[in-house]
Amino acid sequence: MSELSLCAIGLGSNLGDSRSILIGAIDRLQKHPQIELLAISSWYLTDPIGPPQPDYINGCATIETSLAPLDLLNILQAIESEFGRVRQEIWGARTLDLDLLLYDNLIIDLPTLQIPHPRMIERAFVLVPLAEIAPDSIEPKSGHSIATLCHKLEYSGVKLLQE
Ligand code: ROI
Repeated sequence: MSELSLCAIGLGSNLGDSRSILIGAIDRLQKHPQIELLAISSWYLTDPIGPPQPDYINGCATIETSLAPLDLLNILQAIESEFGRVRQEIWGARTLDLDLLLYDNLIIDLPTLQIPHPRMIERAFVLVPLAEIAPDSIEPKSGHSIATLCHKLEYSGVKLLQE
């Protein structure tokens, strides 16, 4: 039996039918044979960080997987492409963004993959949904829990998405 790792994934979209795209992405994760979905946060309507662009819908998921970090990254990027993500502007609008936030308590610094996600601790649109499903997880660079990091942030731009 292979070892399982516990990971957190951030999801975001601000182009197209964002809610359906995000639900579709969760469905793709759920159907992968080496991924077990543990929890999905609520969806949040969030003010865009970066240049002027439409509001985002953001959420987070926790998974258990036997995939190695780079293999999981490849799968996330394949799902992004499937939903029409074209990597253009770094800070521009996108149909689907899937960020690998945490992978066990690993710190990985590769050109193609940094874990924990380098900007997660300053982003309320990541920490508010993640604190809902994994408040006691530790961000390994700071050594602080997600709940603690979240409380330090100004999160007025992150609101529960109404049905
Ligand atoms: N802003 C919000 N609110 N949500 C995102 O997912 C998001 N993603 C991005 C940038 C452009 C930084 N801004 C964002 O990549």
